[in-house]
Amino acid sequence: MNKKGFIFDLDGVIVDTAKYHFLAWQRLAKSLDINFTEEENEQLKGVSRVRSLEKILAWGNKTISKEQFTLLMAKKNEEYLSYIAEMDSSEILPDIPKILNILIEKKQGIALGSASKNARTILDRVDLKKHFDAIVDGNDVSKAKPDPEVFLNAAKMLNIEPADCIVFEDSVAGVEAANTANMISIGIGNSNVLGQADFVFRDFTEISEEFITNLIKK
Ligand code: B16
Ligand code: MG
Repeated sequence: MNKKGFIFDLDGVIVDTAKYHFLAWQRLAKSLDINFTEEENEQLKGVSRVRSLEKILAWGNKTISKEQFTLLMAKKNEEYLSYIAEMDSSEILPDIPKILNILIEKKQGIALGSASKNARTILDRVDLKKHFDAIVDGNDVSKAKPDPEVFLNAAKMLNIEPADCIVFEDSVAGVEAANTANMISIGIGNSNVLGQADFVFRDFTEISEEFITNLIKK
């Protein structure tokens, strides 16, 4: 049977940690007198921690010292870590275990390609780490999505050609990264937002075993 590489983004694909990022960023924004809405939080999906803080500061028209920037990043992460410490496998998004089981049964390569520096901790918390043949996260890359580095590294670790890889992504930047990497991109979310993806599904409950089988055959 053909062996393909299936690369999963983390936040918004495997678990919904955006709500915890939002709570932590919101408290930080408040401490700086910046009004930060859930709509603005949408724009931080798939964006690195440094870039997220830069964006929040720009929205609030604030400039801060380098030292304060570093301190705020650490404070945000400390609060975020306190939320993810409480996570368990009940937070895995619907049908992710089903899709992983299909891929394991069909002996496919499975990788994680996330912007988060906390990805390994989260996979541990939800008890999914054991299923991944390769993990590439925010600690392993020098260029953030939409740069394809994260996915190209994952393909290399799986020892599978980029053209034989399939990426599941919920962010526009991530879909762009997958397309630039010459991989098949599968958007998870709203088709109006993720129109650049090769396929878009609202969530994994819409993805059939037949669809996966056809991807493997291609
Ligand atoms: P951290 P993903 C991304 O995860 C999140 O979508 C984004 O909101 C976050 O800022 C980024 O990780 C960095 O996360 O602060 O934990 O390093 O969607 O690429 O899995
Ligand atoms: Mg994501």
